[in-house]
Amino acid sequence: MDILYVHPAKQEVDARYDKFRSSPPYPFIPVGVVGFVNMLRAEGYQVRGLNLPVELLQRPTFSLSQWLRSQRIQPKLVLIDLHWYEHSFGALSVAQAVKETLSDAVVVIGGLTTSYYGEEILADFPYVDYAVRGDAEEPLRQLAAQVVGKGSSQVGDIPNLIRRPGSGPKAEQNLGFYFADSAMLDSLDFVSMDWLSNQRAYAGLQYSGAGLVTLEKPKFFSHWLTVGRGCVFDCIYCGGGKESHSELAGRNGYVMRSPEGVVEDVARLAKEGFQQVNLSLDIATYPAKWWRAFFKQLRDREIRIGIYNEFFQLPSNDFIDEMCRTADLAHTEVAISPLSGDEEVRRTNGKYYTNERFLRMLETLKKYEVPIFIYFSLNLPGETPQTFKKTLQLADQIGKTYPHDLLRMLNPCHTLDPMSPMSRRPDSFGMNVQFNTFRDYYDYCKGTGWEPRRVVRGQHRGFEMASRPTRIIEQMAQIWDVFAQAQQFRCFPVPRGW
Ligand code: B12
Ligand code: SF4
Repeated sequence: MDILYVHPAKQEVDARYDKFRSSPPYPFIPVGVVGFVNMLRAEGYQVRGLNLPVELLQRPTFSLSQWLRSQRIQPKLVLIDLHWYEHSFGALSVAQAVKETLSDAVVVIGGLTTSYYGEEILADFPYVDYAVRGDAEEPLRQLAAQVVGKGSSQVGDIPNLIRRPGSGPKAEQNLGFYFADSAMLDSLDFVSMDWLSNQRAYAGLQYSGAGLVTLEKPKFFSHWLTVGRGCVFDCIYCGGGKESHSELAGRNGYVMRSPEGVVEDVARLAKEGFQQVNLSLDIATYPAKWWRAFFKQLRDREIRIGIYNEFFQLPSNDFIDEMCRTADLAHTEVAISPLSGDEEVRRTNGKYYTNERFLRMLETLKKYEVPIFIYFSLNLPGETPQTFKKTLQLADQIGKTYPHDLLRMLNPCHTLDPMSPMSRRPDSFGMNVQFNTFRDYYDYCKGTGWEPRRVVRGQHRGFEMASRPTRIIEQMAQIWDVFAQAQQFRCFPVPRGW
């Protein structure tokens, strides 16, 4: 093996899920990793991948260090994603284990959280050699040539690469900048997963819906597929909105793949026996020309597969009609996030529709018997015991109108996203923000990996509404739990982990 990719858990590198009650391990690999791993393989490198939480959930005594030592040829380059802030501690715990086992390996991190905090991470954590800001294909192609292939260019010339200069601890970034355009995205292979250990278990885990799926014996298989990058919205709690992508990756709005390219990938998945494909961005917010072409080509080629799509806003009836004529509805699910039953709270947070339009849209989905997952968000700015009554009313109304076997509902607490508008401009939203530096996220993850005996929901989320102390969130959570328990559909209590 030349290159190893590791997806860390939220928890430490040797987490024992069989012994303690954990917060979610966050086992999803960033969708874009698939593209650059396959690109490196196409360049001729031997690449392998480990999804650490999936390994640990299956074999609780799995040891990354031992596994590394047991390899006949050890990797020269180790890639670890630090994309979601939830991996701030876990990713560095993996980096430390790698460096302590293979002192000559070059350790590289990347992803959205790395993109924001790369300099601070390199200054504080000696186990990391390089951090990639923004898109990673071109930087990794050049770095792999340098580290594995003994290339002749200087690392100082590699775009988007943050490095420690020889003379001191302060990190520097080369001025060259790279971000993937549509043609680049279409040229990548976002489907092949044969480089990943336990790929079938991981495909089972990615399936969204009602099917009974276990890691050991998955019944259905799904795959998160890149359909583009970026976003055109700026929901105030989100670190992946338009402004953040512009700041972190130099992108303005969506960079879309072509419908033809995506159809080709969906055809491959269907042929390989996948029941579902999860689209990385809401194609209902792409131009109508795009999704009409996409659905038509799927129908013309008689490709039937379930689709998981999260609606960023409300889809049009036309979109729903097209999707339902095309997809295998037995394996389809759509997620919708009204956030609150109060229209003003919803609008403040970035979702622009009324309850009336929302309920009318649900009627259209109901006509086609589409399974839906509704997300509220208990602790967002503006949600108070008064507005929360409207959330309960809306949740109740949905439960009374939508078929119970097709409905799932959750009302979790949100943690502050780095680079989100809330994080950057807390005063505009009446917030106090507690997480500012990478160290704050590192400590948050280290302290919340395992469920304590007594949990106050809303605690350790990195922000607080100035006029709504955390104990109020716990009170609202308890009211939600009572409501959830009384429902006939799958309405979940407010999660106790982080
Ligand atoms: C689709 C999606 C999901 C899907 C997962 C899809 C997947 N497998 O990636 C689902 C619904 C499962 C999901 C879950 C979560 N998500 Co999400 N998700 C998105 C969304 C809408 C699009 C994904 C995307 O396009 N990413 C952006 C592109 C740039 O990333 P990418 O192509 O995967 O990776 C590129 C670079 O980041 C970098 N890179 C990534 N990894 C690595 C590793 C190395 C070594 C290197 C060098 C580079 C590198 O290179 C890649 C290619 O160039 C974004 C919002 C958005 N519009 O971006 C949110 C977003 C990424 N998610 C977010 C969050 C918070 C979560 C959750 C933690 C939510 C929760 N509390 O459960 C979970 C974590 C799940 C887990 N790990 O198990 C935040 C992240 C904020 C932050 N900075 O941490 C975002 C920005 C928005 C949001 N609030 O939802 N998510
Ligand atoms: S939460 Fe809002 S800004 Fe973030 S990806 Fe979704 S639609 Fe875009």
